[in-house]
Amino acid sequence: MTNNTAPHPMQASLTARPAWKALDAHSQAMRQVHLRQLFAEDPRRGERLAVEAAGFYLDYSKNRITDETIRLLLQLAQECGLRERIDAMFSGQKINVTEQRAVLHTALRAAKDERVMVDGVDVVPEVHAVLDRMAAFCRQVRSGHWTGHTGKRIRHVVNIGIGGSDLGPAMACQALRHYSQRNLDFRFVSNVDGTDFAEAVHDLAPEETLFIICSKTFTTLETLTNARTARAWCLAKLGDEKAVRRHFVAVSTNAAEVSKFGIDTANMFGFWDWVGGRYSMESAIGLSTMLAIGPEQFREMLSGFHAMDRHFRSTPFERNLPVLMGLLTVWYTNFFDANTVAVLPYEQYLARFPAYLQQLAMESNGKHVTLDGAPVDYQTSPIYWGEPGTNGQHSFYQLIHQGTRLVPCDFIGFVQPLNPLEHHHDQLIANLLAQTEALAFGKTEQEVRADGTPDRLAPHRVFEGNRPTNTLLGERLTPQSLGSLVALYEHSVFTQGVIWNIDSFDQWGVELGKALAQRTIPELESAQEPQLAHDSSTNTLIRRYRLLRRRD
Ligand code: G6Q
Repeated sequence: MTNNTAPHPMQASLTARPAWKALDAHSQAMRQVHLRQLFAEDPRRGERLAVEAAGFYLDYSKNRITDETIRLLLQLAQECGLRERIDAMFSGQKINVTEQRAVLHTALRAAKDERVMVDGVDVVPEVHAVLDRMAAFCRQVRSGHWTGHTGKRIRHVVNIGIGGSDLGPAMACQALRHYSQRNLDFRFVSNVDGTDFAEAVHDLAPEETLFIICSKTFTTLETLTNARTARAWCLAKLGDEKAVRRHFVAVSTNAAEVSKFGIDTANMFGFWDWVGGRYSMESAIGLSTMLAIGPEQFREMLSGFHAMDRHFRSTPFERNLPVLMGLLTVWYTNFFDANTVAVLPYEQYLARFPAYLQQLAMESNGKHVTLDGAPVDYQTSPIYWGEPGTNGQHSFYQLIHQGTRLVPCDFIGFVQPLNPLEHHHDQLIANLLAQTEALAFGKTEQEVRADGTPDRLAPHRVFEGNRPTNTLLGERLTPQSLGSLVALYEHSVFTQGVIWNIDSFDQWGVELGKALAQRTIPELESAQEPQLAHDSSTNTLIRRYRLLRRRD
């Protein structure tokens, strides 16, 4: 361990902490309490249980909590050392203990005059140097000065990457499409399934296409396979190896591999091992985003991240949006046995936001051992999922309203529409509000009967209510507010991970499948019948695949 390694308390088990025990007892009582009652007892509850920061208003009053719940959750945060852990992250301590790395995505959005030290070096100047290089490149492409091999201007940008090198930029490009330069079009190829590449380039001309190969390690199977296919596709038309220089750029920490692939390292944009893949959309991994919206608006996005960072770092926990949201997730996960969180953006541009959050939350906190390697005896990350409203209302909301499971929901909406077609926006937001109201208060049997519902239908028409929701309201979806929104969830996920005492920044769970696939590829490809030494299920499936594949 280096001196810079963050100390992590040799904790008593989380479940032995006084605040945990108190929450456990308190939750027994709270299970009997209905939101109808809580609102009736406190007419100002809806104004009181709300906080505002970095352009977002969070109404958390429609949660199954009292002031005592919040007091105990805050006490739990304190007992778990949340304040110290926040400071450790922001100050560059190696809080990713299993990989011995600092976790400094917050340095990616630090202002030029800030200092963030990693191993004795201030990293902020490097961050801004890369941003400046990205900006210069983006200006050239956007203005048409950067041309393809045949002198034609670039019209299509294809980002090749996977996981953290795909989900963030893909989400952001879609989220900020309103602000993007429309004569450039953006596509994302991630899957090793050939269909992904084939469909992405189906109608493209290589001479007008720029590929961004995004890979922190530049060794990822899917990305390199797609990148090689892209190069072959490009050269099949352009003929000349020199074309690679004009049609391929790389985003990576691995200059040696980039150069081996044939990309000039002058066309490589770097980042650092202290940026985790799923926390990298505002690093050079966001090159496609910057190409879409331009350097100035990209900087606005960074300022939105930064505003939420500052809020998280300095605001007392009782008014701290990410802390409150993180603690509420702990509350339902560990004390109400909730298995999932539904994230429901009432903003079409945020259609990919739930998918992005799935990686952020579940790869970060889907862990079964503590920082010290001891098995946890409590649940960790819930399953995040969701779809934009109002579409979800006509499909899975039924289960949230009347099913047997508790599904806490985050509703996200913006006051100002980006496409103000008459009536649409007020209808959209009316639906958001109506859903949170219906989920909280439901409809009693008495109310159902008062409507004249016949006896036999009455039970079907009852809504129990007491379904918890957060409502996040922003003024308008902009590069800045998107940055704040992402940072809000990043820090909420961090808060959860601190309470659960896990390493939110590693992802060992993806390794086993990768290794087994490497072993299986030659078994599928070899001309000779391979000696198979898997279990009988896997062996039989491989034999069947080989047999049927050869018939084709
Ligand atoms: C994210 C993960 C993972 C990673 C991909 C791609 O936190 O580390 O999703 O981003 O496996 O890795 P490369 O960028 O190295 O290709």
